[in-house]
Parts: sequence; structure tokens; C-alpha cells
Amino acid sequence: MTSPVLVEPHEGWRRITLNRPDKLNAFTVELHEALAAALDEAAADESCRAVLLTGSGRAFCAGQDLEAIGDDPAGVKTLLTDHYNPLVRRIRALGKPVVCAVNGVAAGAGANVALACDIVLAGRRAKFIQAFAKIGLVPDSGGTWFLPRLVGEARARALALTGEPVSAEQAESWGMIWRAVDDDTLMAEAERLTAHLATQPTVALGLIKQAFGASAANTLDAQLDLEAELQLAACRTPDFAEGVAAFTAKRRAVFTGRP
Ligand code: T3D
Repeated sequence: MTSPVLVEPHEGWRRITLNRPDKLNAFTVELHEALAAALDEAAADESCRAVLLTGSGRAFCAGQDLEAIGDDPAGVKTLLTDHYNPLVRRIRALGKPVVCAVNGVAAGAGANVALACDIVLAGRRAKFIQAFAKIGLVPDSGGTWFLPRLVGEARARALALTGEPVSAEQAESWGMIWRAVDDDTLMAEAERLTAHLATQPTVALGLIKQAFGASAANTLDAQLDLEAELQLAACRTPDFAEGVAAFTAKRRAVFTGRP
């Protein structure tokens, strides 16, 4: 049987590919389980310092597989509590950057899983669709949290209420994603970025993720205190010493990513 998730290791990073192209990489429990395992392995492997998430075929992900959703409302909620919510938490908690290469349509939970990643690149043919209302559901997988913070409440509400698609270029100009790029260069650009991040001070990058993760709920005072705490942790890493030494010696820093 074909694996619903492909993992491809590279020097310092790995690519994780959602792999149900015939169903536009829609989520099933099997896909969720394979993705969770792949992310946990990436988290546990010290030699992996960045992750690239993408989809196979012409789509990134069409959200929940609607043929596998079942008709028991309690079961639908369980899918969220057992799979989608842990997935979003895993991506946000991973102590290394997650780059998302959105290679085509990202609909429903597929759109919001992309937005949970740290840096999102999208090919120009990609579209982001809050498809939920079209089938009588509400945005999940963090959509009602990510969208207003990324694009403002007016746009977030309209996108969720209408289910209108947002092109990659519009998403970039609204600040919803980092960059829209040509389809034929998307993967090369995403690989270059991920490989670059894999050479950077991994612990500090993880702490940066932590700081942004906390900032939405913190007061400025609390955030200043958190920054001081995180800075202390960053200062204790060999990569900080290396960064300063390299700057002083006017040479390129060689970071190990070790704590
Ligand atoms: O707890 C819970 O589980 C609730 C959680 C919900 C999370 C969610 O994500 S809800 C939202 C679910 N997703 C959608 O509603 C999107 C449904 N799909 C679409 O609207 C369209 O397929 C797209 C806009 C994404 C793409 O359109 P298009 O025209 O490019 O492709 P297509 O022809 O519609 O789809 C191609 C194939 O993929 C087709 O299969 P076939 O006919 O060739 O055998 C289609 O049925 C299949 N497919 C697409 N999306 C899904 C899907 N199959 C199952 N589930 C899907 N979500």
C-alpha cells in the first residue's frame, strides 16, 4: 500500500509530503497518524534542523476527506481533538522551523495547517479556501485564530463566511503568507530556504517560535519578561558564542544547532 506521507531526508532537514494525490491529499486518520509520526521523528532527530511540508500532485491538501468523515457529530469532534488539534500543536511546538510549500489548492483544514507553519511559500497556481461554511462547518485547525491575526478581522470574517478562494499573490499581499513564487521554482525555493534554516542556530530559532507563539496572548510586559528569559537560554548555547566569534573575526558562522 502506498504510504499517505512520504519522508525524504536531506542534509540537516527533511521533506514531509502529504501523499494522497488522487484525493488532493485530503486527511484521513491514516494520513494524520503517519504525519504525526513523521513530525515526531523530525522533532526527536537532532540532525534534523528544519522541516519542509508539501503535498504531492496538483494540490497541497483539500482538508478532511469528506468520504471518510462519517455522520456521527461526536466522531467528527473526536477527529479534531484527536488529530487536527494535535497536528497544529505539533507544528507550532516543534523546536525547529517548518517551511510549507503550498503547491496547489489548500482547502479547509488544509489551508489552516499551512498557516500553522512558520514560513509559507505558495506557487502562483495555489489557492487558499476556507471551505468550511460551504459544507455547513466552521473553520477549524486554528483558522479562526490564525486568520484574524494574519489578515485582520474584516478579511478573516469575509473569507470564513463566504469560502471565497484567495490566490497566492493576494495571500502574499495581505500578509497571509511569506511569498508567492512561480510554480516551477516553488520547490527549489522552498528547499533552498529550508536548507538555509537548517544551517542556522536551531535552538534560537526554536526560541523565536516560542516567543511568537506566546505573544498573541501576552501583554507587552509579560512578553518583555519572556524575551529576557528566552534570551538567557539563547545566550547559553554554543551557537551564540560562535555567532559573536564569527562576527568579531569577520568570518561566516558555523552553527551546530546544539543546545
Ligand atoms: O472533525 C472533522 O473532521 C471536521 C474537520 C473538518 C476539516 C475540513 O477540512 S472541512 C473542509 C473539507 N474540505 C472541503 O470541503 C474541500 C472539498 N474539495 C473542494 O472543494 C475541491 O475539491 C477543491 C476546491 C479543493 C479542488 O477542486 P478541483 O475542481 O480542483 O478538484 P476536484 O475535482 O473537486 O477534486 C479532485 C478529486 O479529489 C475528486 O475525486 P474524483 O472525483 O477524481 O475521484 C474529489 O472528489 C477529490 N476530493 C477533493 N477534495 C476532497 C476530495 N475527496 C475527499 N475529500 C475531500 N475533501
